[in-house]
Amino acid sequence: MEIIQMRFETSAAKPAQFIDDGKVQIVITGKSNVGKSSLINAIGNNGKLARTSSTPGKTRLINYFLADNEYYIVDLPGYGFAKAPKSEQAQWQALMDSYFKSGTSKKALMLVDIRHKPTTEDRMMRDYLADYDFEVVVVATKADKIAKTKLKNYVEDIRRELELPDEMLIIPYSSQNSYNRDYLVEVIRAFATEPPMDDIEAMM
Ligand SMILES: Nc1nc2c(ncn2[C@@H]2O[C@H](COP(=O)(O)OP(=O)(O)OP(=O)(O)O)[C@@H](O)[C@H]2O)c(=O)[nH]1
Ligand SMILES: [Mg+2]
Repeated sequence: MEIIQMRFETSAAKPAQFIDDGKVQIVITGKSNVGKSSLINAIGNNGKLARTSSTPGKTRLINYFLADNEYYIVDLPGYGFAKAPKSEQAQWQALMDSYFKSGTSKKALMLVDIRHKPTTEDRMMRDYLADYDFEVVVVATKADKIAKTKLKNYVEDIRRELELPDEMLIIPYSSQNSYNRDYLVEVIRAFATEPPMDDIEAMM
């Protein structure tokens, strides 16, 4: 089993606390309860890294985990958590806006529940990531809830409904039964260490 060495680094509640040390940051986005924190625990093989809960809205800060000692995996509060007080929702939204605008991250894992039709918020997040020039890999979570023979159809439904390009990677994945776990770890490592496009251009 492939494990990413992960260490909780810090939480940020306001932009002054954002980490900006030049290391790559892979941000994990997705609606509340989609399985962001569970994914972090699964790839780190440590159930206590990120707090998870069956109640949506568990993660309320931006949490940074140092991965393999060289890049960060960043856990965000989920969007679309309607039960939270409006004032709190606005606060999280503002915090996330600042994070995306800070330019400290250009790579995202966008999580969607494999069983659910993408929501308006999922579309907004997709547009948002595109507007800020993020490189995106989509992870379709809770794949354990679907028969293996049907995974491909569900993945293509997500591609169609979110209007994602053919070349965008969509990985059916489960933190519960570890489906595609090792593959996801490989993808994350490659994603983290890939030189940014600017550098490639500079070399030519
Ligand atoms: N069946 C199944 N359940 C999962 C999987 N991943 C997460 N869950 C469950 O989904 C619920 C939410 O998981 P979290 O990891 O806390 O979700 P989150 O996206 O971090 O949620 P917020 O912090 O509220 O945004 C928990 O009850 C998890 O046990 C999975 O792969 N399969
Ligand atoms: Mg969470």
